[in-house]
Amino acid sequence: MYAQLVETGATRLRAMEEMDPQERAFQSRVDDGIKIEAKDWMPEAYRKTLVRQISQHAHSEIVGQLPEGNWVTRAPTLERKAVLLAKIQDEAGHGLYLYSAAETLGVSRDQMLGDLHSGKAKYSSIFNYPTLSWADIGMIGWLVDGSAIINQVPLCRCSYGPYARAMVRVCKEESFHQRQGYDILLKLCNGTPEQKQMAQDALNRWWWPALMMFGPSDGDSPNSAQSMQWRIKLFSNDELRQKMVDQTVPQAEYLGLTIPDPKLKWNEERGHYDFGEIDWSEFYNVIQGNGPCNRDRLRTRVKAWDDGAWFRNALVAHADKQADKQAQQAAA
Ligand code: FAQ
Repeated sequence: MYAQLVETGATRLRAMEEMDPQERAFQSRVDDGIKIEAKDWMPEAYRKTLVRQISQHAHSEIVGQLPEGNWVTRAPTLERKAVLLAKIQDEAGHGLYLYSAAETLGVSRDQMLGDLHSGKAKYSSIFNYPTLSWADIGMIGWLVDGSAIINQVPLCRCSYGPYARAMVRVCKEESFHQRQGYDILLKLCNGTPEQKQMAQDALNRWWWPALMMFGPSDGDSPNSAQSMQWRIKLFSNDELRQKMVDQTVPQAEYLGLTIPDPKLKWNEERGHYDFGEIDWSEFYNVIQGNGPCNRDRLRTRVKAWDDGAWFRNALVAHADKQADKQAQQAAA
């Protein structure tokens, strides 16, 4: 796949002999599976790519709380509400580990948040879709966390140490999230015909956006070839998407739900499911800010930030006071 990516010319990669000695030594360490740490020398483009990916990932975790937050007050039982609240809090924690990992690369949290709030930085396309029914919360856990796990388990082995280590805990928590989503759907699919229909309707709306989470097809992915050479990505977008389809189809069958793709079919020769063409115009429309909820998500996020200003100021005031006290004690 890597060779194929290079052949597509998505990015022209430099061979070892074209690199200067420092860069060659760096690439050899990456090839040998040695982790790159914050204080190690790294090519500027490697640093920038990591900042881009990790900060987008962090923003996704933070904005990703909003579609689920919409259902906290309407969860059908106290237990479901408690589980959903815990899950949403986990996502906030993931965002914080990831911002910390990005900070090790010399970018400040204020800068990253500024880019999110101004609309300059991306976050995952999936969070620009509305959560219209309780079944949508099941779909987010099953399909969105499910896709996130498929994407993120390999990242535990990526070349940048702080990112790889953050991913270990994130993946453990995402597994719990995926199970809670599937559990919601099991209940609905074994419930009344109306509940099962609610689950089917949610699957019809979430299936294709979930496949888009993995990013453009390999031939159209400008960053993949270089990111794979640097082992920031270990698998291509299409490889991970295929894995998601192969893993999810039997789970849908167990629920008794129909995946909304007439072209979905097991291919004995390939040992994989074939599936229909993704509507890439929808994907690009969403990542350019024109999805069903982009404006609402950003507005809500900016308002939450502005509303929290008094609290951040209070924390800093307390920290300043403590520092003054310690300085006075040291001087006495
Ligand atoms: N949405 O060249 P590529 C979660 C952009 S966490 C928006 O293929 P790359 C947890 C891409 O940034 C979900 N933009 O890019 C949760 C690039 O734009 P740029 C997030 C997308 O980076 C669950 C351009 O298209 N996970 O769900 C998307 O090599 C439930 C060209 O694409 C991660 O971020 C997209 N879907 O590959 C939370 C995982 N796809 O920057 C709450 C880490 C592509 O050049 C509730 N990230 N773009 O302007 C990755 O693995 C990669 O960054 C990819 C994209 C695979 C997402």
